[in-house]
Amino acid sequence: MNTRVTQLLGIEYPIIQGGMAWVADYHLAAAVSEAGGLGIIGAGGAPAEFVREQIKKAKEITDKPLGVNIMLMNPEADQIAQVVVEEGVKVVTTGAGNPGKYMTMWKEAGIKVIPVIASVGMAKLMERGGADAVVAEGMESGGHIGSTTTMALVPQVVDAVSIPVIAAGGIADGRGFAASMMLGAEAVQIGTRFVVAEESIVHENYKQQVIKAKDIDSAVTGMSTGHPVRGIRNKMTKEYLRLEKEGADFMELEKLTLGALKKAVVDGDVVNGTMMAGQIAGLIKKEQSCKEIITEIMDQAKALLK
Ligand code: TUI
Repeated sequence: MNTRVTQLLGIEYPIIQGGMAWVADYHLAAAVSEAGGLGIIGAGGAPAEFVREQIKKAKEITDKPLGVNIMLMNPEADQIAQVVVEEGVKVVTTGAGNPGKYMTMWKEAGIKVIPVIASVGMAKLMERGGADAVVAEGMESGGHIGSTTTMALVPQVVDAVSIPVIAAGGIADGRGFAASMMLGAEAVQIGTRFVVAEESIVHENYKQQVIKAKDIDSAVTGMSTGHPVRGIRNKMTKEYLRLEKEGADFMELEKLTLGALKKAVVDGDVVNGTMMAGQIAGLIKKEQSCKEIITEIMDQAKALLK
């Protein structure tokens, strides 16, 4: 399937993997790229030198196109922005902020820049700043989210910009892929389904929570702090929402989530940890290889789009 996104990135299938903090390490990114999509190393809150090592390790496994996601609230975002240039990374996606100040440096290095945005205004700003494409991410997504749904956001962004749009949020199979194409997207970004990929280093306990999840099993914490985050409901999210309702201050809430993603991903603590996942988790029933996931989505989508 040929779109402006497959041409821009030199990939076989218009599927890019979400740059998930702690989850999207070099194993997952390399496996997605090897399977014909665009694998992305998620820098999350990691130090710049850790990200450099991840890039080097991924390149030992695959020579296919590969990207890095820079979470802009990372205190070392400036250094990571430099590392991707030094390591010859071809594609950068960004999240949780405005990457404007890095744009000139990245464009001069020949990097394809794809900001993840959650509003039409931000999409237009990114296009004016020289972005090669945008990921329009709906609030069905896991992790840090905006407030508009994928169904409403994608066509509005498509109408507002002329660069290619990649749909994200609530997409996990060929139906979601095909629907995204109908909305005018030229690729999809998928996160939650890759959390449970065989090549994903996520703890088995967390993977089983995604597999077990039903449609209504996610919760959004942090609405009151201005940083809403979607994850699978557990003791931590219940406690967080209770404190939020009582008007707890920011520091008190922060205490609950500090290090909580690592707890879930690495230690498998599904009680006190943060299990970021999208609303589509209910659709995901088993662990599969990245190759199987991508092949299945593309086969289903091709039949629907015929
Ligand atoms: O960034 C994401 N998803 C994420 S980042 C993340 S790590 C994290 N952990 C705890 C708390 C907060 C973050 C987990 N998931 N998705 C892309 C995304 N970007 N969604 C929404 C935005 C966004 C928000 C505001 C993009 C731009 C923006 O602009 C603000 C501004 O600077 O004007």
